[in-house]
Amino acid sequence: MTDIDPSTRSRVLAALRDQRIETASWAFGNSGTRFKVFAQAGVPRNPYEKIADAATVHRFTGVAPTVALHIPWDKVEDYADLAAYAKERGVGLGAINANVFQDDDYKLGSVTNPDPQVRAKALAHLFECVDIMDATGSRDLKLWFSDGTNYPGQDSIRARQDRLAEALSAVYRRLGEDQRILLEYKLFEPAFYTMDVPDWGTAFAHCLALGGKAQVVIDTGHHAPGTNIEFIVAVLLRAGKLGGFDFNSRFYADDDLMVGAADPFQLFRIMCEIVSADALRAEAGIAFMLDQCHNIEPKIQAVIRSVMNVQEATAKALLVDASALASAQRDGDVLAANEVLMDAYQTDVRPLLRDLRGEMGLEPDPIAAYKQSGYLETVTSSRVGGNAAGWGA
Ligand code: LRH
Ligand code: MN
Ligand code: MN
Repeated sequence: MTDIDPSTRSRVLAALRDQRIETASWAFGNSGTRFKVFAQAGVPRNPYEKIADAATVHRFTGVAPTVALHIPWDKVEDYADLAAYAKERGVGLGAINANVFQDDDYKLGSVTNPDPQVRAKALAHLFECVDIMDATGSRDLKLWFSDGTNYPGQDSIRARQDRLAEALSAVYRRLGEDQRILLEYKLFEPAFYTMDVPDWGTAFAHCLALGGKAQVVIDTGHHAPGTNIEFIVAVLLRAGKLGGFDFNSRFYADDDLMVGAADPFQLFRIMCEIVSADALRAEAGIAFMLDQCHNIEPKIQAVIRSVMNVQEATAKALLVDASALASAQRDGDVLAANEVLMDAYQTDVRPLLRDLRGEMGLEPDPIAAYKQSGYLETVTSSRVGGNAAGWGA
């Protein structure tokens, strides 16, 4: 595709202008692997400063107006005050991520633990997260359970599913009218024999049993190597059960690297499914969230890069010539159909995105503009002793 015709161009620009990408508070703090947390100068010391950094990402990209919180990593006295601070900075608070994986009590599981007292403690935390959503006005409660077993026979797989279903339905009943559960799955880690929610099928089955306010969230780093994620996207979209994404990149396991860095073609294929189902619009209710936790690269700049990579993949997906694709598919012309897709993928959309930013009153190159702004230098001089993203410090 060499030239983009004017009507395609205005359709694509309009869709990109309305795109919404949610950043994650934990991407701004220090993080590392189990071997080492590398500290960076100027990282936030509290949730307010994380929000200030997320607002900076939005200031330079224009498409990242909300930031997700993780509780208790982002625990504050007054969540309404935090929401008001975010608003002042030009962003809103997004999904509330529950954390039932960092307490000694959860060694054998949280909501699926064989001990009813531990299950009650985990459930109380999930209720607390819904209380926080009430205060922040958040729509989504994102649930990821590290629960599972390491050895055959350690616990009953079926009993754990029963306990999970019981906890989920208690949380579901606690949800307000406009709130929903986003249930996240992960193949392995930290449990290595069974995870209690290992795959989209398990998440889907629980969400189906719960009802319309429960949907599946796809974390792109949570699958076996080679899994066709866009197929999962298509199936969940068709069933009305896709709630959102935790975008990140992986080479091997749950690497949590910048989005679209390891496999930009996969990100494009995912966005093609979204675009072809007309699910990019906010009304479609899909939350496009970043869940990255990069270790060695500069924090804010790497989040800006991820946002730009999502934009690029989306722009390419929007450029797919849908009618040429449909007719090639109708004709059974395998190569022509594939060429339509590849044609869009191989288009250099960076000039288009620069124009978009110009129209939105932004600098065409967000990374250069961010660097020039001196934001990092300013916060570095005022923030001493930044905190870890959540773990490892
Ligand atoms: C689990 C996960 C989940 C957590 C986040 C920190 O691997 O993807 O979304 O909340 O990491
Ligand atoms: Mn995730
Ligand atoms: Mn993960």
